[in-house]
Amino acid sequence: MSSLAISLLDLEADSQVCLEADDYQKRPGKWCAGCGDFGALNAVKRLLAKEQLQPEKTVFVSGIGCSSRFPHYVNTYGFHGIHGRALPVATGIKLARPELDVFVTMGDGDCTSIGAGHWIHATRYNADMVVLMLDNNIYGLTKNQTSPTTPQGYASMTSPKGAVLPALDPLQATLGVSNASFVAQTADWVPAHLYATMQAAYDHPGFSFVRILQRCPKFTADVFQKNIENPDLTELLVHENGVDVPSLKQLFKARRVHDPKNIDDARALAHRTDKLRLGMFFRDDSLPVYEEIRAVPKISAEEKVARLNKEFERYAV
Ligand SMILES: Cc1ncc(C[n+]2csc(CCOP(=O)(O)OP(=O)(O)O)c2C)c(N)n1
Repeated sequence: MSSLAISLLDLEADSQVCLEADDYQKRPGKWCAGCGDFGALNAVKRLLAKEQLQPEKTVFVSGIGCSSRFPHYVNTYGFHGIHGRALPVATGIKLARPELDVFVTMGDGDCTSIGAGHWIHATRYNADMVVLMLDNNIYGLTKNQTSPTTPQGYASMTSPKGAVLPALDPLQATLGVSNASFVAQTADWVPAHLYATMQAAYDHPGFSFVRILQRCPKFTADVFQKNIENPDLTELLVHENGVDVPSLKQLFKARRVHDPKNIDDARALAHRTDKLRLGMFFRDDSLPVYEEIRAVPKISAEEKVARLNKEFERYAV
């Protein structure tokens, strides 16, 4: 089926229709050639097709940035919001419509700078959603300003002599939040790992925080280059309850068995800087999700009007 020929949102949920990955592409992505966002979009499309998610029951929410353009390219419902505010919007959607599959895409600026307060609280709320944080270590859309994840010493327009502070580590920060339930790291240049991580995030009942190391060919072309050229500098965290892609054994010789149930080990690993680590750092499927704790009662429109009228009656003279 061609995604150009038919708008999927016009289709009623029809179990007979088999959607393929390209059916989920609304229009071609407009990112720079070589941008890692393309790889993330491909993995997302594969996941949507694998799960046969119904476009009218799926929503992509974003803030502002290159990575936040996702809702324009994915053939589902979408909400391209304001800078740093994707998570409260997504939480509201999940509370009002818990049956929807909610995905969030954010950049590192979106998430760890202007949206940092929302990030911490959304992690603690643990509403069931997949959060893809595309970390290119820079403000991309606004053309090259230092973000909290920019490596210390890395020059940008706002720090021409190099970023003065050590970079904020989003894994360390998320793992430090009470009630965090899923924290993983993957990279756009390892597509099999990227896809497997997204699948695990989708399967997790709760707030799945996935940091995707993402190439920006324009402004941070060299930050991940060492790791791309030399796989020995990357260690895969593997476990039967984590992310394990057998086909990657050939490429990545450094593998560490890490049980993602162990929060202390997860935190210790996130603090180590000797190697880049990809994999599932932490996962706990037993934590309660916010939309169940704060379930919005389902009442009809008539009942809502009746309750409002009853309330107004109390003030009538
Ligand atoms: C309230 C507000 N402040 C600042 C901006 C300008 N702005 C738009 S996108 C952006 C940063 C984008 O960087 P990032 O979130 O890392 O995403 P990327 O473009 O790298 O994917 C900024 C500062 C804005 N749109 N709104």
